[in-house]
Amino acid sequence: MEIHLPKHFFMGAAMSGPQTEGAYKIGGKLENIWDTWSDCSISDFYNKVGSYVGNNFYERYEEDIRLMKDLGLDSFRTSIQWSRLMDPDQKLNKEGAGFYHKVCSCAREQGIELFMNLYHFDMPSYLFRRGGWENREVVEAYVTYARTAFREFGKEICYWFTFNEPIVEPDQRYRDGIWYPFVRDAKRGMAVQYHLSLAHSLAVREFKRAKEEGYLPEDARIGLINCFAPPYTREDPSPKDLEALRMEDGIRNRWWLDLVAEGRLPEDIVKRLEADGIMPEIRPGDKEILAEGKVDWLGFNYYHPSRVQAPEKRTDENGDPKYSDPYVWPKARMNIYRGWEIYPKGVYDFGMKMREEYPDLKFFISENGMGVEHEERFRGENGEIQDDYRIEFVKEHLEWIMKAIEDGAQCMGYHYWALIDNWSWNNAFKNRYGMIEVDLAENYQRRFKKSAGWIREVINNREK
Ligand code: BGP
Repeated sequence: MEIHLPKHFFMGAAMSGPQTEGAYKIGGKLENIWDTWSDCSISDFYNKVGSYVGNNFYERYEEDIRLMKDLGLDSFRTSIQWSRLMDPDQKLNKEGAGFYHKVCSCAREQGIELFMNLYHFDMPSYLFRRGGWENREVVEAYVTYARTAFREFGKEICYWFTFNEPIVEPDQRYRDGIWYPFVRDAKRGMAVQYHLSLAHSLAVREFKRAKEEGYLPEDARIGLINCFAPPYTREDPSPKDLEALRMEDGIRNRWWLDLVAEGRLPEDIVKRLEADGIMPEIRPGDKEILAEGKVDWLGFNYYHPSRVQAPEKRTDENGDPKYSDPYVWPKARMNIYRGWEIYPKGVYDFGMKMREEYPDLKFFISENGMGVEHEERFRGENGEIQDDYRIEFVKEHLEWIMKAIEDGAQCMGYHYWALIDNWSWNNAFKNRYGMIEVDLAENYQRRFKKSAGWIREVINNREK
């Protein structure tokens, strides 16, 4: 089936500062939490490739933005690295700012709209040592950083995002102990989640102020990006399965959706967390802060659904409450390299949920992509990687997005993750996501894969 993108549907690329820039000690960049983890335990990273490298975007941003233009993309999301923009006294680092100014003017020259995110899991280490997101002082430091960024780049960047996937920070670092500092503690996880919600809301307040004070144009927009994986349970659920689904959805999705659409946290979830003794204190004035958290639009990163069932035990090995167990759907189709289920209909279901429950909030697909290991296996005679699996993946997702739009979802566009192979956290360069290959043996040289030509066609066929 041919894909016909609607006329005003935007198509772009998503990436992030810490996964692409490299130059980790250049231009006054401070150490961030990934550098600290790499320094203290490099064997945790695939092939011992730590955070230092990125994909050399710092040197190659002009080439990369030209490649985007060449494919017909109209927009590009990346992130400012907090550790590059700010110095240890929380003042602007002019050299760091200079790099992002160059990126902005290059994007402008190429006619690519820049979407700028402020935080992509990259806490400066000196703030992490002060307690990171567990400490409310760090929330203040983030607000100072956001204010500085809005003022510095307000004339150059129109589309802003406070956070990428704020749920990942508490989940991966503080609840599941997968990422440094490897904590498994529900109460600390909720403190992080709550402080991120305050940080988001205070940054939105700063954004509005910067607009009033003329630093940002009237049509500037602020948003939040999260991985609102639509949760599912068994096909014949018990009441306990449905309760597990409600809690999973409540903590991971509704928490952020209510915040950005209504300026509050879901009351039923807060009550339950309070009853279980893991909800942080809501101080006087906090509700007013959260009320500022409403955004202009939303980014939805979609890779896989989440499937849950009633937990076998009500508490985990630490005695912390357990609200669900994973459910393995027997019909699941897997991306075996990443261990993620491929379920393109999830974008449609999310679109319908938004239509029903948050009809005034527009959204776009801010990340979607497929990471595959050992892609050199698929290199054809002409030297190009024949990534038909990626074409099929994107095509299926775009088809469901088109159907969601037909059925009334306000989905405005699509950003592919990551257009150019990049550093995937502790998986480093194991799974490649790009439609453009990065050759690590040839000084980060870029080469189109088959999917790049395909996406160019899709964009060319957009309704005129
Ligand atoms: C999202 C993140 C990205 C990116 C992507 C793919 O959750 O926002 O930063 O990394 O997932 O995941 P991974 O790189 O872990 O394979």
